[in-house]
Amino acid sequence: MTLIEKVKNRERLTQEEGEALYELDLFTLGELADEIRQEKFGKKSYFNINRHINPTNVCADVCKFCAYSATRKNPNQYTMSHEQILDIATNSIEKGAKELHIVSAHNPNDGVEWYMGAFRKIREKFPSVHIKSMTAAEVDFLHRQYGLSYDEVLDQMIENGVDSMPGGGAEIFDEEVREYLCKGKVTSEQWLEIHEKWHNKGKQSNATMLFGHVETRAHRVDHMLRLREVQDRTGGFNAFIPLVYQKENNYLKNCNYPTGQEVLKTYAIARILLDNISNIKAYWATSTINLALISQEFGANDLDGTIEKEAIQSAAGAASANGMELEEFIALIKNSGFTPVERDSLYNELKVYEKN
Ligand code: V47
Repeated sequence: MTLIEKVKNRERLTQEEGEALYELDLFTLGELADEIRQEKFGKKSYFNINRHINPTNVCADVCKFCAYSATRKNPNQYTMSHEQILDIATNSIEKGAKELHIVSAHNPNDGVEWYMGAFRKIREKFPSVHIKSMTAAEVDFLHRQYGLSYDEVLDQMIENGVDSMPGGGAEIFDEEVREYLCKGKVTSEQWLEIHEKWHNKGKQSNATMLFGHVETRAHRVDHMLRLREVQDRTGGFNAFIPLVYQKENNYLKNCNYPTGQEVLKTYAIARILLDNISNIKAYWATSTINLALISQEFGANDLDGTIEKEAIQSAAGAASANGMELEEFIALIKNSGFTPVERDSLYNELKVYEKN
């Protein structure tokens, strides 16, 4: 049976077959991925109304790709107080945000209560907002810094109101590349272990992959297959999010920056390989909105959200610092031939925007 027939029969692919998908021409690959996407979602494209909050940029870890951390090229350190975090949350929720996406650097000066107290205060004031916070890298940082077990950190997150975990910190699972990119940070095995533990507590999370730097196509396929394996056991990943590497203001040079074709191929291959993760998110902040809109025909069914403010990728050159207006976002999705659907953080449909 040929590779294309296998995909059409919805058979599971191996590492070698995943790599071979990259050799197909873009449009063949796009059609294969689109068929699966349409089978699951038709022409619906999901987004949410969210607010990214990045409460500190002081970091004990050193990742070559990071332009956000204050310790190197960016000398402007900041750490928000609980009151500042709560003010931002209040302002965004009053304007309609239903999800707070809170991701920080690994600040050794703050203590566990700085994290947990912020969640608790938000939860006390806003019982129904969805708090998506604490990447596995942050969980591992609290474990290393304060001697708590992973279970203890995760249980405290639940007690204080965290609903789901974002997908950050996954980078690329291949150990050699990871060592080069972000030595000392959460290992691949630990990242997967933390998410599996979280899922086993009845909670859901996302998974990212940072690509377009020094990794190979084989590393990307390997990354996706390691996620597929955990997902077989837990079913807890909501979405897979390939993050396109942004190259400004950091220490990771001499990269194989991907072409638009390579980005679209990667979305399409994610859709085909990850037969057990429903949602493939084209995070427009790193792919650009133009490519995110096109990726809707190459397997992606989710475009993240309006964001409002974002500090991590925009520090490295992405156009996401000030988010996107809701009306514009909806119009762009409609004009690209898709039906915008506002979702909640766990992918329940809230509002379908039919054509006018
Ligand atoms: O893990 C850092 C990435 C991630 C760069 O779960 C960079 O819905 C590109 O977790 N170029 C954090 N990316 C962001 C994150 C996230 C984002 C969107 C949606 C979700 C979700 C989660 O940002 C880090 C890292 O991989 N990052 N530097 C850079 N130069």
